Amino acid sequence: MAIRTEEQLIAFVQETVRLTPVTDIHTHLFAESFGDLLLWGVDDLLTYHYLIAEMFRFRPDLSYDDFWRMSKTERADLIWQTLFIDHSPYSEACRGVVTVLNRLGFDLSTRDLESYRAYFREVQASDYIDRILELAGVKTVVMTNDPFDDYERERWSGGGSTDPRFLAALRIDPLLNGWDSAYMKLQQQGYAVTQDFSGDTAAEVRRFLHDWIGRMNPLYMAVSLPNDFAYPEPSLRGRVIDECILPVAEEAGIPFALMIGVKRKVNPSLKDAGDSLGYSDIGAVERIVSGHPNVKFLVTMLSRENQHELAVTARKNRNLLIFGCWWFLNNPSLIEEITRMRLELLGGSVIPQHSDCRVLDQLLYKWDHSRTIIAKVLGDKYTDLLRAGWRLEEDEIRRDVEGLLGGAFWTFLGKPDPSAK
Ligand code: FIX
Ligand code: ZN
Repeated sequence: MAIRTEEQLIAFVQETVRLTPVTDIHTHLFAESFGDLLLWGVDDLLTYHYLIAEMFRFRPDLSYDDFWRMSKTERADLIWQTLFIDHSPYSEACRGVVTVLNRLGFDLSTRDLESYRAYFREVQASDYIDRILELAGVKTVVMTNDPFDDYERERWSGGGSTDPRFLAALRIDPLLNGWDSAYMKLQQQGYAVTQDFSGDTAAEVRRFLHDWIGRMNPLYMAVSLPNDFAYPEPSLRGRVIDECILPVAEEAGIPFALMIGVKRKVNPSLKDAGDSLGYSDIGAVERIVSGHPNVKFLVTMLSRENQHELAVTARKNRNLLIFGCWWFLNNPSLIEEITRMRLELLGGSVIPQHSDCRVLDQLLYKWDHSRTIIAKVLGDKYTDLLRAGWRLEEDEIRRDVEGLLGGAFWTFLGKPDPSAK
């Protein structure tokens, strides 16, 4: 059916974006079979590392050690008191908790954390996963799976994920960012590698990657990289990329996902909350992507200042799909700016957002908040088209939104969306 008026257009875009199920291409969530690796519930929500960093800003009197000695419940109590009772929770991470509690139907007027906790004591993980995915409109979740983590590796020996809604991504940070300890872990797993990368090391790393690809069936291999990431580089990281990851990505036909721009542990006392960001050299992305046209690359960058050049780089390289407003960019003002710019430069050949959820419940807020902005930007773009005389059909808008919320990802992978009817 054709769209006739701007009011009809805006209402239709908002409704379509709200109702179209999402493929969430990067999260830190796990299927139920991974047991306590899956975080969920109000105490995990409140102890999210984004909120830990924010709480410490208001508590100069509190020592880091005292905080880390507390139990999870005590930490959650402290964060609730500091960020929600002593101050108004309008930072994006705090507002996220409010959105989640509201969407779960809790009475926010009581501000009674104990009464919210009572609900979580009664509910079963499997029912809760169903409820959250349904409420969030998320059909597929891509996990972050670390074969260097002993605890997670055991879960894979037990079969991994049998839930078709949770798909794997092979995360290989230690190979690229910590070879001096990674090589020992590889040895423990039976691979004949050496610290100086001599002999059969490259072949053995490739064997390791192929073995894990066989075990996990990952949609892609992924790494986060520091802001001074360089390519090509006469370094161990450069060799691992050239001799191991790129050939395996090509042979296995899966993309290499690069998440660039992290400065890890600028404040180690904050643990996971102690990482920061820095501007990166887009030249490294240009060279790796254009030098390997037969490898697919998924790239996100952490610095706001890299976003425009990253989108232009994607225009030049069809083997590059850019994704998400990552971490410190996952704020409404920046999501709007970046999404607008990307749609203007790339049309629908982009993945505007991923959630990066660490706690299942966060799917509710990350997607609610992002959907609102994506709908706003898309509404503006279609309005411009309507005013320019383009006739818009509802089916075409539906098609476009499906692309942005997951279709473009599956097309890029060259795989059918497993949840498609
Ligand atoms: O490296 C990553 O995948 C990052 O997203 C995380 O490590 C980070 O701590 C995070 O949770 C960001 O949202
Ligand atoms: Zn992440």
